[in-house]
Amino acid sequence: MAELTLVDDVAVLKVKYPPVNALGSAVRSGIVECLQKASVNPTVKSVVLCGDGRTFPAGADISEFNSPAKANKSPNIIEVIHAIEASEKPVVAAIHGTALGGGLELALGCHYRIIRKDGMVGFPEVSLGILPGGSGTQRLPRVTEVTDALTMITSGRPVSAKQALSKGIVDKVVDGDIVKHGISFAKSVANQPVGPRRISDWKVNAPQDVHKIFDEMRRSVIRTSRGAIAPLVCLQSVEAAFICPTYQEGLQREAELMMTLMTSGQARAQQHAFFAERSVAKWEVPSKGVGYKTAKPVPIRSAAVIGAGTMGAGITMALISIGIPTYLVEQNEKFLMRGVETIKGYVGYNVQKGRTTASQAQRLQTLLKPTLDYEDLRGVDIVIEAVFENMKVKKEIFARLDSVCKPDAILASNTSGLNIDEMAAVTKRPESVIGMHFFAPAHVMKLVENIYGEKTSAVAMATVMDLSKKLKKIGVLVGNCHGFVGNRMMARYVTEALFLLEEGCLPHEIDQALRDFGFPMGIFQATDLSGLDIGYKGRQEQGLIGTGNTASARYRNGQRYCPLPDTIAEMGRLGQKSGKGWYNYGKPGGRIPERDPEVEQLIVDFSNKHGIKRRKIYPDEIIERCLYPLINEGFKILQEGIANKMEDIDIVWLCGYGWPRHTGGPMFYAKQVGLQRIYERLLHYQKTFHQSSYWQPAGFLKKMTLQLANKL
Ligand code: 3H9
Repeated sequence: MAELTLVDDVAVLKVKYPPVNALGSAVRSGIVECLQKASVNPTVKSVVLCGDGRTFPAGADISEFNSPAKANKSPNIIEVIHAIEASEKPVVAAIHGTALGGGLELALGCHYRIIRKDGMVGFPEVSLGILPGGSGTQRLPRVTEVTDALTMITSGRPVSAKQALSKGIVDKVVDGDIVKHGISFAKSVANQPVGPRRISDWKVNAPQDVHKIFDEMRRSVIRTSRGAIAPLVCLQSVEAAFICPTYQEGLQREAELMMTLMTSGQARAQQHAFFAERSVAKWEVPSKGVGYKTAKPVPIRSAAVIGAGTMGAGITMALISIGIPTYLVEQNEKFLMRGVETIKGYVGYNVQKGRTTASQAQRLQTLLKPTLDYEDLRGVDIVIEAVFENMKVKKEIFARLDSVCKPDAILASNTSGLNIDEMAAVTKRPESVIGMHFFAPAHVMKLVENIYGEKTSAVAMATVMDLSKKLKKIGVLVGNCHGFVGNRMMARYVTEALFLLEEGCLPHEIDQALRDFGFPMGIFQATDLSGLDIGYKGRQEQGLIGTGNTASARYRNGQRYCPLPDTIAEMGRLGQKSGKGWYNYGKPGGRIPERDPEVEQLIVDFSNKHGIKRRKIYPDEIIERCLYPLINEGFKILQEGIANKMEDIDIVWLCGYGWPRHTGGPMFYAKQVGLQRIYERLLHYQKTFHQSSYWQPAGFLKKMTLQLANKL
């Protein structure tokens, strides 16, 4: 796990634990053993610490966190760092790749740090629900400004080599072979005294207004962390470096705070999210006997997107951004040009933000190929249809694409819930038809829900999963059903939120409860953002709209139904774009929601008219009633094999719907609440609201609950 070689009088200590050289127990003891050998070897004058393969250690081994015996096995990370720092021979960290978390702490234990110019350093622990507990919160404010240390540790965002140099985190940026540079640097400092280079002996950089800085940062962290505790505890741990008289006392405080976080449910949830995010790439469809291990993707060298609306423009932007020449197709010049302008706007924004250079922007323009002619699509490897949600229109497009595109081209639909098999059925190549459900804005949002149909081939599945990754997105492969995973679960959540309105809540009360749970915005704010017309059109297609303002207005097909959103949409209140929806935004395109007395009165009048006695509904009930039907639907989705594993569902919700990461996703959250509890509450609500059949607990949930009960 660690190897020592001698180059002249320099000992090169290389960590060898692919893929990211995580600091598992064997690596830690390997480092200390090698260091020991270097210290007793009279030939050795200095040491280079580096990582084999693609990176310097990228942190502690997260997979050990669930087994404290392994994670704490001596030497632990702090003992390793102190052993390095105590060395009488200068130790130089030679960083390439990503020195993250424990990896950066290790580097800060060294007497010098050099970094390759494409390297990055950072403390991402906060995203795992913990803090840099290997002395990181005590060391970083000793080498850099307090605001930089606080920002890096509470946000988890890494910094580039250049930034690391300017912040004093590294001593030198180099270009080329990092080990060679490490050796020559180590030779240059071989005879320097190590005492002054021991960071733990340094004073923290405390400006006069340090308390003010902490107070401001504390307010900002509380405002942005939405219920996650790690950011605030990270701040407290950095603060300890300023409050505690010595490094050792600060370290003691860091350990206490680390323990608090480690044992919290939030850390477990965030670590679940970390591994879940990686597990979705290992897709399998057991019913078809295919999976990532055997199915090979075909390369995508050219693409086309049908529809230049918001989704089409976003998808095109994502494709050209990774260098894929992409035809953007519309039915007339006006719509096409509108799409082109949208994309130009995205590119211009990136140039303005310094994310794209002028020459890169130029190249993006050449990759974008606007056209009105389907004939241009003859040679493309993939077409992604992104027109509005209308099956008839989509079928026409698929039939047309089938007749134009080369036989092995993949035909994908960006539908958010329509039947993939119906689209496949109008083509002579149903094996090449697949869903790629992007989320708006498509060039920004991480999730792509990839949907295989009855006849979709393994090659098509592998190709869209591979393409999702190349687009720097997280692809989750799921089966075909109405709404797929995300929107099918979402439907339950929205419906129940509407019933809460009828029974006594106002939109802002529901939204507040959901924000307090950790969602970035409540469901009514979210609906206003996406537009009330979208849901309205969908319900219209299903024949649900307009059965009059009578008692029957509250039922459709024997199920409870709330027509309030229909009324609101019919009033022209379509959300942010029209300046009014569930909230008032002041003007079309406004973004700040204000409560609207007109809507609130409408809701109260509705309840009165239908004889519903309004009552005070507390946040606990709001959360249960919004989220438990959604979770129950998740269990049904698993039961039907639409999703292959809980992690797939969690990632759809974490990456596509703003589910708070510190609760791990709906399925992980259900386990933390307790399946028994979820099951019992579903039964309770089923009795109360028997005209909403979705309260019926999923058979799979019942089975798991019984299994757990039998184990007790
Ligand atoms: C820490 O350091 C705490 C200390 O402060 C204090 C301790 C007392 N451990 O992401 P990839 C696996 S906390 C275990 O696909 P990439 C990963 O699961 C840690 N496993 O590669 C995957 O496995 P598989 C702070 C890890 O090139 C494989 O490696 N550090 C770890 O896209 C490849 O990963 C972090 O939070 C780990 N630390 O990205 C950094 N890291 O192939 C976490 C990765 O079986 N890591 N794996 O699915 C990352 O951010 C990315 O992996 C990295 C590479 C940017 C390094």
